[in-house]
Amino acid sequence: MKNILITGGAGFIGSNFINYILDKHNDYNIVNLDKLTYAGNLENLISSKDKKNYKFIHGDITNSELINYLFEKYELGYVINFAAESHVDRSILSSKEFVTTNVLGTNTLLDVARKFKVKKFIQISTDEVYGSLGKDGLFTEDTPLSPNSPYSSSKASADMLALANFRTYGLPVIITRCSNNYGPYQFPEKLIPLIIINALHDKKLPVYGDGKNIRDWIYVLDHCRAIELVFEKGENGEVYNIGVSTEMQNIEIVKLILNYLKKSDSLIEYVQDRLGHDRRYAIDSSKIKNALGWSPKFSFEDATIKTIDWYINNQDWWNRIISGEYMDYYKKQYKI
Ligand code: NAD
Ligand code: TDX
Repeated sequence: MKNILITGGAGFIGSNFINYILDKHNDYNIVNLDKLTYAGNLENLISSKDKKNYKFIHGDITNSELINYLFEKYELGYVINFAAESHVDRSILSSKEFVTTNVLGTNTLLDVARKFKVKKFIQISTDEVYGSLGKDGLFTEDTPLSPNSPYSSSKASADMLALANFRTYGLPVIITRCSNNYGPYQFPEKLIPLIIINALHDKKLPVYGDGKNIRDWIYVLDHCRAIELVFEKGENGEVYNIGVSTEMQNIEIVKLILNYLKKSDSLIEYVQDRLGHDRRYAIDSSKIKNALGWSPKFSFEDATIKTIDWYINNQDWWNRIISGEYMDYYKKQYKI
């Protein structure tokens, strides 16, 4: 049995990963440590919660005492760190929580992992640490880090601390840097679920700036499959980019959603641009493909439709979110 600490497993990608991995592996014991911030939701784990090799712990990755206790009690040998403050716009409003969780929290996990001599520590990072691209070129693992937002700066700091633990102490760390994810259970502050939900309500769709910023979109389960492979076969001390070369302008995504929902383009509202808005992200994922044999399984066409249908069929899930305390922030931020 592999006893794995997964942090942030009640969030979007972490919960998809746990549901996916528990369906496939009987030999994994998962301890899911999550603070349940506004972005954490145990409903995402409905298919995993009663499994005997799954345990949820409500707690904070900055709590060293708790993490020490969990390592002892569950004899943890592996860590996959998803826990983070993840929304760029929020980091622009206030960076403190981002530094606390993303930097100090990761550092706390690394310290305890070292003490207990873990066999693998996977740090889930992001392509945003590389900064912004011009019209041409791709991010490779050798692209110098040049983060622009408080969010991406905090993630880059965590990456550096993780790699320092490998180089200085030999902690078996691996970093993954993935592009923009979409799929079920994504919190409706991120572009795709926000646009779907607003469009279903015939509400305005806020498009920042000229709408021509480019992101490289990946279906969340392809990201999960890549993490699984890195966990099983990745080389310690290495960084693996994950992406599927699906570059889209934001406005193209918005129009695709409107078209599928048969709603009018007149819902689109160009609003003030995000401060420091990165223009283009695009990932070169040849390393993970060549070294580990990863390849994506989901096409953008099918997976976006699957995602839109999921939000149409799971209105209870997001209704509970947008009618909660979070709504005040949401209303203010998106002027609805
Ligand atoms: P999310 O915001 O949906 O979920 C984050 C989870 O972490 C939540 O469940 C939250 O409760 C938990 N959390 C926050 N602070 C915590 C703390 N101090 N202690 C314990 N738990 C805490 O984020 P996501 O989109 O699922 O992203 C997961 C990871 O993947 C993040 O590290 C993010 O940087 C990275 N990532 C995300 C994307 C993307 O497109 N969403 C792309 C690449 C990388
Ligand atoms: O209302 C909006 N209107 C809009 O035009 C929102 C929420 C976003 N946008 C734009 C900003 C970006 O160019 O859409 C693009 C995508 O925005 P987000 O969904 O906020 O994602 P992004 O900022 O690209 O970051 C995401 O991908 C990388 C995740 O939130 C990060 O956690 C991840 O690391």
